Amino acid sequence: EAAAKAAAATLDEGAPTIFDKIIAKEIPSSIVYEDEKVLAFRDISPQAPVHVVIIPKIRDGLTELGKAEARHGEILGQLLYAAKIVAEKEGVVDGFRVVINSGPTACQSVYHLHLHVLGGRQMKWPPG
Ligand code: DGP
Repeated sequence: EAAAKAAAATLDEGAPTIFDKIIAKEIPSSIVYEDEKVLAFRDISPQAPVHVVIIPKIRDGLTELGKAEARHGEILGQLLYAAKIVAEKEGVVDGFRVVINSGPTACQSVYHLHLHVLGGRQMKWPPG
C-alpha cells in the first residue's frame, strides 16, 4: 500500500486542500479536540485503533514541515502540545506515536501540515 501511495505521490502546489473543507465544516469529520489554533479529527483511513490528525486552522504557508520557517515555531509547538492533549483524551498518553510525513518521498498526501497521533496498539520500529 505504501508503494502504491508513493507511486501516486502528489506534489505541494500550495493549492487549497480537503482540510480547508474540514476546518470550514463543509465536509464532516469526527472532531476529537479543537481550540483557537488547532483542529484534531479522526483519520478517515485509520492505521491504529487511535489515529487522529491534528492541523493548524490557518495554514499560513505551512504546507509541509520541510517548508517551515522560524515564524511557524509557535504553531508547531502548539500542534505538538495538542498531540499530548489528544493522546490523553483518547486514553493512550502512556504510549503513542506522533508522525509527520513531509513531501512525496515520505508519502505526504495532503499539503496542509498535519501531525498523525497513533496509539492503541504496539508500534514497531523502524516505521515503514
Ligand atoms: P498524509 O499521508 O501524511 O498526508 O496524511 C493525510 C491523512 O489525511 C491520511 O492519513 C488520510 C487523511 N484524510 C484525507 N482526507 C481525509 C478526509 O476527508 N477526512 C478525514 N477524516 N481524513 C482524511
